[in-house]
Amino acid sequence: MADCIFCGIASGEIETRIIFENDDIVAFKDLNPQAPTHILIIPKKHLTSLSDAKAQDLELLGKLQLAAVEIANKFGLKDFRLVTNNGKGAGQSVGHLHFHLLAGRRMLWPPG
Ligand code: DGP
Repeated sequence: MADCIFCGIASGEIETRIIFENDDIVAFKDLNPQAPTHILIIPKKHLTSLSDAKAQDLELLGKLQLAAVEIANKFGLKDFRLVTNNGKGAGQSVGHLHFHLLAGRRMLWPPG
């Protein structure tokens, strides 16, 4: 999608160090890390947010979570948090579905 930063990263138009990639997904470090490990996991397909997902995206949503596990294993992370901010009121600032994989510090609950 034009003017989408994460579509640009997924297509390679915007140069970013990719730390995980397969046919459907890419992952890269967050520009503004909130934990010692802060990785963004995104579908290559443009979905504005989780609310944009349909039944046809069921497999993709599963793959995103399995990618998180694969990345966590790759980095030796036993404890991690996987979260998506859905909508501006929930803190979403980039309109392309992404999961934050956070680790390396004690996580608080509830999150702020
Ligand atoms: P959210 O607020 O949930 O929409 O998270 C968006 C995150 O994306 C935020 O933590 C900062 C990060 N981010 C925004 N633009 C870029 C970028 O161009 N490169 C990278 N690596 N991260 C970005």
